[in-house]
Amino acid sequence: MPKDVINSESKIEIQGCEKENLRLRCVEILVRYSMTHSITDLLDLDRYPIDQPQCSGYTELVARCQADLSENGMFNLSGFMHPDAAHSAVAQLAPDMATHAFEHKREHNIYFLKDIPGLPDDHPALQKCKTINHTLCADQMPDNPVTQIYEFLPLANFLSDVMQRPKLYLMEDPLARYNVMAYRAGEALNWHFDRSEFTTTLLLQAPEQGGAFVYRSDLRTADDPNYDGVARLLRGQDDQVKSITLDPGTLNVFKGLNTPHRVSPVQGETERVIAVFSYYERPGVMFSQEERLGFYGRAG
Ligand SMILES: O=C(O)CCC(=O)C(=O)O
Ligand SMILES: [Fe+2]
Repeated sequence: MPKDVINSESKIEIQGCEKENLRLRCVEILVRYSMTHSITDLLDLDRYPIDQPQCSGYTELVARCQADLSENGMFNLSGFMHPDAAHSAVAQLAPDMATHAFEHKREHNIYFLKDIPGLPDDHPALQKCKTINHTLCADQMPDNPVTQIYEFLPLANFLSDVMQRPKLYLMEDPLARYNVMAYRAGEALNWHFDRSEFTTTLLLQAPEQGGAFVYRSDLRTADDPNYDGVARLLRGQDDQVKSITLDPGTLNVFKGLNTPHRVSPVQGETERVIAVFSYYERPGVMFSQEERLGFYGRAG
């Protein structure tokens, strides 16, 4: 504890239990600080100057991402996180991932909803499929570099420029703001639409085989749910399905609200580990109790 902190306490005459609370808070801040990396240790900001909106490199990057988004419904920034930093983030999470991660295992339809108003229960667009993977929630990793990256506001601002939104906000939900998911041998995330307009992921560890990100761009629109197209996709008869595999450190942004996607089963002993970041156009967004229970097995 630095001396001047103690001195300033005594100057303003904080006493007893308040003093002890303040001392504990200082210790907590110092411990957190010692575990915090400089952001440039984590992200390649020379290659991707997302923190310099005035420079021409920033404008060019935004334009490139926008072009990729309109052409492919996604963009990728390979090496956005230094691969060695991704490796140590995974190592730091490994004990919690092994023991405290929620096993997300369920049968669900592509909407992750019980029913869709106006759609009969036996409509093929509601066909069920199986998902299994392991999830750590934001409240389980306050000191991981993943937290620092999610809370690095230039990233949210850069994404809002790419998406041409006035502002993007971090999610408020203490569980759902960002997650890290591990896919073990045989595990997969099945077809689904996301809740937010776009989804941002950061691959931390690649599996030996499998674990591809499979997607079908713009299958529906806000005005047309295209249930027959959804049924065709689920039958495996959509010839516009594409697939990519990512390298550790890649930031992937895709329009998941209308682009159904899945992760193919992982093969081999190395887990596929990925961070998922959620941003919204309005502040204070929370999951419902039902969503928390479904995705994380707990309400709080
Ligand atoms: O693991 C991935 O690459 C995709 C994750 C995803 O689709 C989701 O969390 O909604
Ligand atoms: Fe998704």
